[in-house]
Amino acid sequence: MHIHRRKDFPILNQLVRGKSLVYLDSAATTQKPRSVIDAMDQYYLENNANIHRAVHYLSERATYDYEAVRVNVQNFINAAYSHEIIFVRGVTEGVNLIAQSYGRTYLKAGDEIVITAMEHHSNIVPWQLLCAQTGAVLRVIPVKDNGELDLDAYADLITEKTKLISIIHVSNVLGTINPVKKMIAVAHAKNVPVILDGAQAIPHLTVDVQDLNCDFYLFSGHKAYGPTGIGVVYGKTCYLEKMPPYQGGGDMIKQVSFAETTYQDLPYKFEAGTPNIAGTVGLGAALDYLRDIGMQNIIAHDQQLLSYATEALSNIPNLRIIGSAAHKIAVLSFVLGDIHAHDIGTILDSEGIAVRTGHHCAMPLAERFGLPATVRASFGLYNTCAEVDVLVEGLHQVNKVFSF
Ligand code: C6P
Repeated sequence: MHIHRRKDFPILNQLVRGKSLVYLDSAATTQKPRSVIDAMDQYYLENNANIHRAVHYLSERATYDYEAVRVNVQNFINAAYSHEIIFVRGVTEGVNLIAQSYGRTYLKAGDEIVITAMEHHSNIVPWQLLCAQTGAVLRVIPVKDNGELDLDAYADLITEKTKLISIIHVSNVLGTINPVKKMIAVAHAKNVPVILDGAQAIPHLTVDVQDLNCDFYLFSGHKAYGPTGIGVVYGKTCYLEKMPPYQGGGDMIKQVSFAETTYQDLPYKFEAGTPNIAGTVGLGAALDYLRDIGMQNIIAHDQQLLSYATEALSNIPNLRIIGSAAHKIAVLSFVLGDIHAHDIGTILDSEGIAVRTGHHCAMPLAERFGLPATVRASFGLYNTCAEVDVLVEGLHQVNKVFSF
């Protein structure tokens, strides 16, 4: 299954260091289709005004557009209500919101929070901050050598002390698609709520929050062909209703006096201050774009790239892929002999190939595999098998430079 939508991404049509750009860093951020760029341009050219605050025409239009995206997101992830969709800057802000609002209110010393050994720092550090504030303790589900979670260890980790579980849906380093639906059922059997970090899942999978039955789901627009600075917290009404505001300010209040302030209903209670209106409009256009192509087509394309690239990279001398889970997205991290990842990245860059090198904001995972750094090629809906061939050629070049 090939998706012929490369022409929708103007940025890809350029030379980098005299070579055609091969962009293999979509897990860091995806490129944006023209429809997303146009939607944001149009917002600023025709509709720009503050929202929820005025009776004038432009404000009504901007408010309408902003709130329409809330319903768009609701439909995209199949949430039960649009008030369960809260706009934030991205996954990082989303985890901090839940940790500081829910966590700080309901967790106490000795309570346990369970995460996995493959988390991005944004699903580690906010919990460490919360632990320091409350005396709660972090517990970690181990990762097996093949890059899958140890589910037996997971079941054993959940005790009467466990108050929250926060899991990466899809790993940004290993590409592993975690069996989250099963894991949620195990957690719910013990009455523990589950948060999913969907940063890498939303652009690669069909996500249905009611089917998963997760209690919270987080994603960032910029990894799903939308702009930076806009993301989503989905939360079940029963949790969001009993959570206090995360930030205070304009628009999130009903009534303010120096004696007492009352807060807006959901979702506005969690959206203090003027939000990223243009970014929200861009996110809506990105979801429309994904819908238009069809997630099933995107998944088929992704799986084809994954198997083609896995096979091609496996044939390169000295190359070792990190992560061979049965269910993966098209994200491939690897090492090449003992050549430093940054050297590989630099040589590939001289060929116009963009990859990420380093720990990919998951230092404990890098340590788990005993690797200070890996090279990561991550694919988007615009990539082709021909680009995999260019990567392979570039890696042969690296081997030659280091004369293996
Ligand atoms: N990973 C990567 O190159 P923000 O920065 O808030 O939009 O997303 C953070 C985040 C959370 N969870 C996962 C699984 C992620 O992959 C990321 C971002 C990028 O892998 C940039 S560090």
